Amino acid sequence: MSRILLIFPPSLYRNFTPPLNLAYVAAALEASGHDVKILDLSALHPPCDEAEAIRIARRFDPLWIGLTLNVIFIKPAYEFIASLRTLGKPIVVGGPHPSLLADEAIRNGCDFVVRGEGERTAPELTAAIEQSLDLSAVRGLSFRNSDGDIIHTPPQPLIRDLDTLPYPAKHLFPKDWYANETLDYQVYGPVFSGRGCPANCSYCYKGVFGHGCRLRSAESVFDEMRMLHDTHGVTAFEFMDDAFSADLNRVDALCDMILSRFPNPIRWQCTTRMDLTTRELLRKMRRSGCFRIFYGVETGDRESLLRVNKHLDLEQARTVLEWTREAGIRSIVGYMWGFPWDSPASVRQSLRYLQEIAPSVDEFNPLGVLIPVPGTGIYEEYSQKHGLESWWMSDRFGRIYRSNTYFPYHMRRFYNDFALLDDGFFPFSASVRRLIRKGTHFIGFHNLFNNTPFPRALIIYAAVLLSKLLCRIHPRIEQAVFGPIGEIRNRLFRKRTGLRETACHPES
Ligand code: B12
Ligand code: SF4
Repeated sequence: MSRILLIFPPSLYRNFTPPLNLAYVAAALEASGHDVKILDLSALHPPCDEAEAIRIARRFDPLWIGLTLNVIFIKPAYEFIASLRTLGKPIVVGGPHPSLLADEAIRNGCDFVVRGEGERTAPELTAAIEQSLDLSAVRGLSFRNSDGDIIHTPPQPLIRDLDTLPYPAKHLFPKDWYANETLDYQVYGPVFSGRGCPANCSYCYKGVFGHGCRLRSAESVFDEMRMLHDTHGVTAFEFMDDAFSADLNRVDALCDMILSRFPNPIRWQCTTRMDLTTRELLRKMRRSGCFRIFYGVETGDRESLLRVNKHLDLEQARTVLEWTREAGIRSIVGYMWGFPWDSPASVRQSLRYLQEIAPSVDEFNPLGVLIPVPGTGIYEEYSQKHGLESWWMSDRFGRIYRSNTYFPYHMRRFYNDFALLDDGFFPFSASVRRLIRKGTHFIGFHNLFNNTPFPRALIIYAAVLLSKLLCRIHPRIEQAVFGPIGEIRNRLFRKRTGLRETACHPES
């Protein structure tokens, strides 16, 4: 048995619930008999800062330290890894970004990259390190051999029967890291009922779950929900799958189980595609507790829908939104801006559709400026043309997220358009940028006034406008004004909830 430390690196995006990537890897390691400790440095209330994490790691003395890496905050993550290396422990990374770019991760200080799903590879790697076995026999692994050459072992096959996986090890994530006052997101509520998606949109990364969809059985999903309810008191669940209703019959069966076998009423939400539902199913979902569905529409411009391979019928989308409202389920709609081919006409078309569907939409996703994620069709097609190769390692993009410490108030509260900042990914004309801003403003306004009581919404709106204005003068001025307000709100929240200043347990 070995001690393993898993860390979610710090980033500007807060985790409102335990990240299930590390929770799944931890569960697999625990099932193999290891002692796992987790530090989520991106948690809503992170347990500690980077320096303290290094001290904790030293005391814990793990066999290896594992981190999950996404594309956006990759530079600060590599910097953090450089400081972790001072401990002399092997650094293992996994996640979407290094699964694709294992060489880059190794050149930036990682000893091992677990490519693809980690539940089998992580325990196999641990056994190989413990017993000094031949590392090249571990599938899905990249590392340097004794000659210093980077070796990629053959891929680990996808886990076909997801019912065989242990449930994510949520008990390793203390609830006070994620304390908040919304009842919709209970800390241990997120569940994956499947992996992957039947569609193939060109901005979507598929390098970990592969193409197509693998689904757990309704029985297995229900059992996990019962366990979370009985052990942790969870009554609000969130299905994190890309396409929860990929199999209509399975959803129907799960609803039946919830209705007939759950001891008391529950609430749940999910994400799915608009062509994967029916009016009857939506009604049944509502009866079994579904209160919210996230749908991706992405654009109201038919040409752009074709070019991103979305295969969405805009008329069908309107109908499904109406069915959803009629069933009594709230809708959140994903809407994207900034396609490389955008013209004033395409953005205007998208804006028009957005305004038309808005009355049937409860919320729009306030985060939708297109990011050309490596490994996607959009990246492959446009990166060279626009000089975007390895943009995540360049200082050209995102003065905000490079700092890794602060998002302006208007992005937190209204619309997060950081991918449009600086000179942005794609060179849009002034009129395209103006129209995009109009769209993102419409979304922020809709969300705010649709979901917040009037006098409060007005005060927030005034603050949003002030934050935008100050940012335009200089982001530091905005931070000087709004940073302390955020801190005061945090303090008040801590006081009200009795949360400690730091939820860190250095000795544990
Ligand atoms: C929930 C989610 C979010 C949440 C929370 C993210 C979080 N805390 O994990 C929020 C809303 C904050 C978010 C934001 C963003 N997201 Co997001 N998100 C997801 C989503 C839907 C689920 C993530 C998840 O839990 N997966 C389930 C686990 C089990 O899968 P996994 O993460 O791949 O982990 C497995 C392996 O990778 C591996 N592994 C992972 N880490 C490690 C570590 C070790 C040590 C080991 C051994 C193995 C290992 O083992 C795991 C188990 O098999 C995925 C889609 C998806 N299908 O995964 C997108 C996804 C991760 N997001 C993506 C993107 C692009 C974004 C944003 C950039 C969006 C935006 N426009 O701003 C931001 C960036 C956030 C950031 N910090 O970098 C991309 C990532 C692309 C990339 N190359 O990094 C994905 C894959 C969506 C997609 N299909 O394109 N996201
Ligand atoms: S529908 Fe969503 S999850 Fe499926 S391929 Fe398109 S963007 Fe990805």
